Formats: sequence, structure tokens, C-alpha cells
Amino acid sequence: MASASGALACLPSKVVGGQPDFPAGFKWGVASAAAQVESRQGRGRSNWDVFADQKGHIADGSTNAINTEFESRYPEDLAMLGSAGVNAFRFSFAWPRIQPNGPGKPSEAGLALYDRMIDEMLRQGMEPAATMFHWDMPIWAGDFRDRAAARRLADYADILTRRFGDRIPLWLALNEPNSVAAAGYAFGMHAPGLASAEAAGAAVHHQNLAQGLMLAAARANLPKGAKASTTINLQPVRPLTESRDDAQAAQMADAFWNRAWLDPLFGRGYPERVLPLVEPFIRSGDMAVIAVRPEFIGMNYYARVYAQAQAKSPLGFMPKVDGFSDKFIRTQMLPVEPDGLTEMLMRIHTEYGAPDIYVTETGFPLDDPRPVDGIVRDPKRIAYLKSYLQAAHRAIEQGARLRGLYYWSATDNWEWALGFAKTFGLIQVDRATQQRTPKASLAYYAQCIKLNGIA
Ligand code: IFM
Repeated sequence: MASASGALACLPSKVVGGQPDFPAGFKWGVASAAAQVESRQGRGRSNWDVFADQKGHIADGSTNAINTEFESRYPEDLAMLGSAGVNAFRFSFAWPRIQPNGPGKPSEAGLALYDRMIDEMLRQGMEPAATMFHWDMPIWAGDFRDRAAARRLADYADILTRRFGDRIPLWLALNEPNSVAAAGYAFGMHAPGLASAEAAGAAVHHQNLAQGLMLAAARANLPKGAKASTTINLQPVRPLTESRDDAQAAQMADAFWNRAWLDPLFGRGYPERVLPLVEPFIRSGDMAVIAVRPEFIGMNYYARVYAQAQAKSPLGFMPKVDGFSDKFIRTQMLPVEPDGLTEMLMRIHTEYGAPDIYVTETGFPLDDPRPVDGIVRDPKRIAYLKSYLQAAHRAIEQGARLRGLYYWSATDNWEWALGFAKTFGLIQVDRATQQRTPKASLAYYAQCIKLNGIA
């Protein structure tokens, strides 16, 4: 097996001896999600299986049937990360593996698989951080138009936190409910492929409700010291152009993308602009369930969003990630905007009562070369990662209580509707052979971890 220390040889020489320091106990993590790495073997059918099996939904014509076979190959991946000094691993449970055929009693085989995985993370020196729901919904559970999905997720959260609460100190109820509501229910690009304002409003409120119920179950079950919150894809929003329409679109986009999740979670109710969408679904008592006021928040950050007014869009705007593309350095799908990370961290810090923050994802999809001498050389990823670490550190200097950062992703994987062509990993996975090869960026990350600073 190739190792991260082997990859050190191909790093630029200046990388050693950097600073500044990160806080003591900082989590240097990597992130992953079941639906993007595990195969379908041994689990029930999911909403994403249905979506991926329909022609035309996945850009490269692939499906998620095999992925990187993490469910059997995890010891190799975790060993490679452990040898690089990675001290935290964010993964998700596959709900269709835990409750494959219906509500109620979970599958013992499914639970036992995660017992083994978690034990292996701990053995490799990595603190597990668990996402309970990262988009893969068993088909029996329906979708978020149905309020009952919230109760089903709460039962699932109860099962998980009872079984694994003793070994997992950091829990996240949902991953990016805003991406789910936007891509899956407003814009039809992700499962379940809906494009309507009504479906989007239901998906906002029922996910917020699910989150509140899941966190109540977690709080009842978790031992002292274990923390539970959620993860949102938080991005500063700007208008695409200087037009008045785009300025208004940006306000709506910020309300839908950021504030429809943060505001009710911290007890402030829904922002006014989003109310007409969610109001039909709110029942008495819901807002109190949703107002969890968590002690930390998970934030995924890649780049800013640029809002364009569009009358035909169910939400009145379209999000553009690369609005001013000529001004940006671009990866395979996103611009590189480190300063947006500082901005968003500071916004959470100042507007939401200075909670602890974990950047639960950030990363860069690049056209990586084939390995040479057991290493994939990816100098751009190193440069981008360095700039994001610097941006994160600037926020710490300004007071943000950033406690950890999880690079997305541990390995190359299945990027949902974009298939396998977008590669984010610190470890390359050869699709034909499943061979794992470390990238130079993993060795760079290892140096940062060792310094607890920026190499
Ligand atoms: O791959 C996704 C992940 O599942 C959720 N956050 C964004 C990543 C990159 O697009």
C-alpha cells in the first residue's frame, strides 16, 4: 500500500516550518458520505438508486451501484488516513442499510457494519463524527413533501444514538438540508427530481422539523460530553450583476439558502421572504421543536453563490456558482474563494451568538493526473487548501470559535448527479481496479496536522 509519508517526497520544498497555529485540540479531519462511497450491497433501495437508475439524470451515465466499496475497503482507506495523522473522520450512516425495508426494528447486519467501521476509525486514531442523514432515503420512507418523513428520521436518529452514542462524540443530524431543498425540490437536479415552489417549501420546513426531532432524540440518548447539531452548506450570497432584480434575487437567495435554516435553528423563526413558502406546512409547536439553539454548528463551505433573478425559477432566482468566472480561479465545478470562508465564519460568529463551529466540508475537485511512482501529484489542490486554511485562520484571529475542519473528501467518490468525473479526494481511486493511491495533498495535509498549523 502506498503511504502518505511516501508522498512527502514530491512536495514543494518550502512547505515545512509554517505557522500560524490552530487552537489546541483542533480537529484535522476528512469527510465522506455513505451514498457516495458504499456500494448497494447489503442495503435497501434508496431514493438516489431510483434517481440514478433513470436515464439522463447522471452526467456521466454512471450509477451509485458500486462506488468505492467503502463498506468492505474501509480498513485500507482508514489506514492511509491514519498514517497521515488525520485525527477526525466524518462519515454518514446509510439509512437504507439501517432500516432497509421499513420502519421499526433495524437491521442487525447494518448496525454491525458500522460498529466495525467506527472501531476501526478509533483504532487508527480518528475521532468519528457521524452524519445521520446525508441524502440517501430508503424508498419506503417517501420524501420531504410528507410531514411523516420527519418522524421517521427521528426514530432512525433514536436507533443510531442509542447504539453508537458511546463511541461518537460529534453528531450531525442532517447534511446540507438547503442543498436538498434547492437541488432536489426546487430545481429538479437531485433526487427526488422535483421542481416546484410548493415542494421546496415543504422540504424546507419538514427537514427543519426532522432536524429538531432528531436532535431531541440525540440529546435524550447521548452520554455527557457527546455533542449534536447539524451541518448546513453556508455560502455568502452576492447578486450576479448590479441590476436591481439581481439585488433582490440575492436577498431571496440568502433567505432561502442560509437564513431559512440558521434563523429557526437559533430560535428566530423563518425570514420574512421565505414565510410564504413554508407557512402552509407549519403546525402549532413546530417552531419550538426546531429552535434547538445548538452549542455548535457544522458548516460546509466551498465558494460563494451568485444570485440571478429569473421569473421562471420556482424561487424567483437561480444560483450561479461562477458568476464572474473570468475573475476566478476555477476547479472542475466551483470557483476558489477563500475569503468567502472567512466572511461566513465571521457572520455565524457575530450573528448567531458565537457558537463553536466545525467546517465539516471544504475541498477541491480537480482533473488529477494518473499516479507516477505511487503518488498523484496535485499541486493546485495544495495551493487551494493552503489558501482556505489561511482564510479559516483569519476568522480564528478575529474571534470565531472554529474547532475543526474536515477536508472533502477522503477519497475520490460519486459526486451525485455529476457522477465520477469530479474528483475531490486526498486519495485517488482507480474506478476500474479500486486501487487507492495517495495524492501529494494528503502529504501536505499531514504536514499541517503535525504542525497544528499551515505548512
Ligand atoms: O459531494 C458533496 C457532498 O455530498 C455534500 N457537499 C458538497 C459536496 C461536493 O459537491
